[in-house]
Amino acid sequence: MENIAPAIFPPNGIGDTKPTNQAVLDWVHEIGKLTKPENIFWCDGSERENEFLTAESLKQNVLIKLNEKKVPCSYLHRSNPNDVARVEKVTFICTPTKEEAGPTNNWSEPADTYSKLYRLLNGAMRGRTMFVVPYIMGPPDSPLTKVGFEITDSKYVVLSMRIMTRMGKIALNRLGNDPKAEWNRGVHSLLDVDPDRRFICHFPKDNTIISVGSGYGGNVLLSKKCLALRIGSYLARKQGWMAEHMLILGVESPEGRKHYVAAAFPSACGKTNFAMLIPPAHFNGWKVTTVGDDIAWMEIRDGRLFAVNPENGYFGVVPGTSYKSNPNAMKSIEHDTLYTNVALTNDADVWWEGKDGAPPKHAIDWRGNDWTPESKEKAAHPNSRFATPMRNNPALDPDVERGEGVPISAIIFGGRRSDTVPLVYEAFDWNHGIYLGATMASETTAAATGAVGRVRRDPMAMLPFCGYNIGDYFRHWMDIGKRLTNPPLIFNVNWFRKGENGKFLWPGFGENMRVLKWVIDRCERRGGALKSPVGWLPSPHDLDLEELDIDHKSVADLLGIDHEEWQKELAEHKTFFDSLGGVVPEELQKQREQLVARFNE
Ligand code: GTP
Ligand code: SPV
Ligand code: MN
Repeated sequence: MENIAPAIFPPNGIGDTKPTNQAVLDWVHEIGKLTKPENIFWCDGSERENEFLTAESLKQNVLIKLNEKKVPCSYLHRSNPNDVARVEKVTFICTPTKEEAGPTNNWSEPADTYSKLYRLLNGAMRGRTMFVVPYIMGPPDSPLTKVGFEITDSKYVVLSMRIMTRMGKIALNRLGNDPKAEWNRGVHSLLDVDPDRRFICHFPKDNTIISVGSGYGGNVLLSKKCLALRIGSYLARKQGWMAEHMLILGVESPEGRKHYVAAAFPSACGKTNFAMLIPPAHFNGWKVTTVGDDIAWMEIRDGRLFAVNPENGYFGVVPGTSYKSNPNAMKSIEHDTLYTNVALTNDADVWWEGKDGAPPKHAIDWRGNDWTPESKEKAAHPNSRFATPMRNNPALDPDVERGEGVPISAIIFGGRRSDTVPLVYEAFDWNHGIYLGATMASETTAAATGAVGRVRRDPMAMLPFCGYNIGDYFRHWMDIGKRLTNPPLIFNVNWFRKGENGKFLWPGFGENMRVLKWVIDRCERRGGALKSPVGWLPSPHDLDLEELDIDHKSVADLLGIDHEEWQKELAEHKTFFDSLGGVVPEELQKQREQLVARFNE
C-alpha cells in the first residue's frame, strides 16, 4: 500500500503523554499490534504539540499555509477528490441483530465486520505514526460529557480534533484510572483512501467506532457524527437523554428576556447560519447568541429539557458564506481556521463561490488545478468546509460552557422544500410535534455523496445519524415527552420554498429573525395564529414583516397550504411509514390519520 501518511519523529517532550488508565493502554497496544505503526504519538492537546504537528503537516503537504496577513494562523487542506463528503452507503450500524439497527440503517453483523475491518487494518500503519487522541465531548463539568479516544494515522484528523473537541489532558483527567469507566474507542486509518475500501462502522454495544479508507471530516472526526450522534443516540436512549442533530441558539429581547431554541435541519440546510443569525436593523435591541451549530445533547431537569453543545468548534459549509449572509461566520473564519477543499488565490488567500467581492482572476481550485472565472468547474467544492474553534465566534453564548446546559423553550424542525411546506407552523402538542419531525423531508445536498436535490424523508434530520431502530427512536421521543412537565413547543420551518420563477420566496439568513420572533411570541403565549390542518399557522400580520422588501403575494405563497400538494404529501407520509416495515408507533399512525381527517373536515 502506498504510504500517504509517512511517520513523523517528535523531539523529547512531545507526543509522550501516555494515559494511565490500563483499559486504554491495553486497547492502544492491541490496535498497535494490529496496524504495526512506525511509532506511537500520544497527544496532550498542548500548543507545542500543535506547532510541531502543523510544521510536519506543512512539510508533508497535508496543509498549505495561508497568507498570514489575510487569514492569520490558518491553513488549507485538500482531501482526495474521491473523498469529499460523508458516504452513507458505507456507513454501518453493527448491532447484534438487524432489528436493533432498524429499517433506516445499513446493518452488518458485528463479528464478521470486526474480522473484515481487522483484515484491512492489518499492517495498515506500517511506516506511519499512530496518533492517540484523547478528547471529551461536552462542557468539562456537565454530567452528559463523554470521553473518547481516537486512534488515527492522519495528521489532519489530529489537527481538526484539536479544534472540534476539547482535546488532550482534560480527557485523561476526566477518565481517571478506573478500567471500567465508560469511554468511546475510535479507530481510524486512511488506508489508501480507496472508495472500495471505505467503511464507517459503529458498534454501539461496545461503544466502538472503526472508520477506514476516508480522510473527510464527517467520516473521520469520530467525535462528531459517529460518537456524538450515532453512538450518542444509542447511549441516550439507554440512559434517558437525547442526542440530536440540532443547533442551539439563545435569543434575547430588548427587555432582557432570554429563550433558548434548538433546531434540527438536515445537513447543509442552514443550522450554522441560523445559529449565528444577526437580527435585521428593525429588530434593534434583539440579540442572538450561539450555543452550538450542529449537535445538541439534552436531558430533563425540573421537567424541562436542558441542552449542551458537545462540540468545541464548527465544521461548517464554506460556499455561500459571506459578510452579507453570515457575518459572524466570516469573522469566525478570519483566523485560526483549517479550511478543506476551498480555492487558493495567487496571494495565498482562500476563495469560494458566494464569497463577498469579485472572484479572483486566477486561483487554484479545490483539486489543485488552475482556475479562472471562465472555468466550468467550481473553484471550491460545494461541500468545502471550515473547522474553526467556537471561541472565534463573536456571537458565542456566555453559557456555552455551563455544565447543566441551557433550558430549551422551542424545538424547530426544518428542511429544504421548494414547495408544499409553509415558512413556519406550530405543532398542536408534543406528540404532534414528533409527527412533524418524523415525517419531515428535505432535498438532498452535497454534504453526503449521491444525488443532490432529491426529496427524501429525513426524520428529525437524523436519518443518517440515528444509531438504532428509528421506531424505537420515535418511541424514545414519546417517552421523553411523558417526563416533561414544561415541554418545549415544537415548530416546523422552511426557508427554501420557491415561487413560480424558481427563486426562493423568503430572503432567509438574518431575516429568519422574523420567524424566530413569532416562535418566541408563541412561547410567551402572545403570538397570534390560525388553526390549519397541519398545525398553528401565523397569518401575515402575526409575523413582523416591517421594513422587509417582500410583496403580499410572496407572503401569501409562503404561508399557504395548497391542498393538492398536501394530498401528495400525505400519500408520501404513508409511503414512508409503510416503508419502515411496522416499526412506527401506533401513536404516530394515529397522528397521520388525524392529519388526513383534518384535511377532509
Ligand atoms: P451541516 O454542517 O452540513 O450540518 O449544515 P448546516 O445545516 O449547518 O447548513 P449551513 O448553515 O452551513 O447552510 C448550508 C447552505 O444553506 C449554505 O449554502 C447556506 O448559504 C444556505 N442557507 C443557510 N440558511 C439559509 C437561508 O435562510 N436561506 C437560504 N436560501 N439559504 C440558506
Ligand atoms: C453534516 O453533514 O451534517 C455535517 C458535516 O455536519 S459532517 O461532519 O461531514 O458530517
Ligand atoms: Mn450536520
